[in-house]
Amino acid sequence: MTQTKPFRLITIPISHYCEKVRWALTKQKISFVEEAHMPPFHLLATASVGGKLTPILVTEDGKFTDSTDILKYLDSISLTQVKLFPTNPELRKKVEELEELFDEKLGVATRLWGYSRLLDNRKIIKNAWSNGVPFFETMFFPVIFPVVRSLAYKKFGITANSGQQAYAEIQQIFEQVSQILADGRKYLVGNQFSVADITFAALAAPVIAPPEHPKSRNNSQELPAQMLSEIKQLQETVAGKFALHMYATERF
Ligand SMILES: N[C@@H](CCC(=O)N[C@@H](CS)C(=O)NCC(=O)O)C(=O)O
Repeated sequence: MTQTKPFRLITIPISHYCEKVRWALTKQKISFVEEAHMPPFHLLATASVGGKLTPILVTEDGKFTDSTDILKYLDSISLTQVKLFPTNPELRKKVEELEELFDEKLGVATRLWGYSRLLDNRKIIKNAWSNGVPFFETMFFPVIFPVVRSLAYKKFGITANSGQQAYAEIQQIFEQVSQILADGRKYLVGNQFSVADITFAALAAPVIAPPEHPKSRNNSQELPAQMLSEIKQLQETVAGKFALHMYATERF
């Protein structure tokens, strides 16, 4: 690694995929500057480095446009003792399989569930989207909100039914994780905190509302009653308690 400056991390701060990367950077004590944007302003920042979605990590070795690739890169350059992928190939394979399951299924479901419950709530969305972003972007919120909301309805296929299906899918993955943890293990794979634990907890964050989450500014008591009861239900599962415990003990 030839890096002389802190990395640039382009984010939509409330995005749980961005939180996954922020967590790994913090854990590995790698200095970075977060460039946070409100949708759709992130598109200007991502396009300027030739990407689209957030997170994007810009380094002197190149740019990385997917959270999984970013975590692999970080591990390859980490100078600390904190390696987030096990060195044992079998354990590494298990970590990678879980990371993929959480990225492809859990993260997609928790985002769909969250937006299906909140996308009509202007105040909560404004709080969620404007945390730490440039002030001038927040000034455009009243104009861009109706447009981005209607695009999001289409893009994520949000209906009352799909929100319910997403919740059922989250419950299923939580059940799968609870089964893995049933033997009393401390971490999801091996005896070591890994990318599997970060990915599960970060992508589950919208449904377990961990108090340590650095970018969640909404008072959870203001959330709709149905959402609060769904959060409470998931917080009380073995997997939910595990994710809360990862936030409490491994996030900072
Ligand atoms: N598989 C990608 C997912 C990234 C992703 O879906 N990012 C969303 C935020 S949650 C995004 O940037 N959306 C903005 C857009 O669609 O324009 C990763 O792991 O990095």
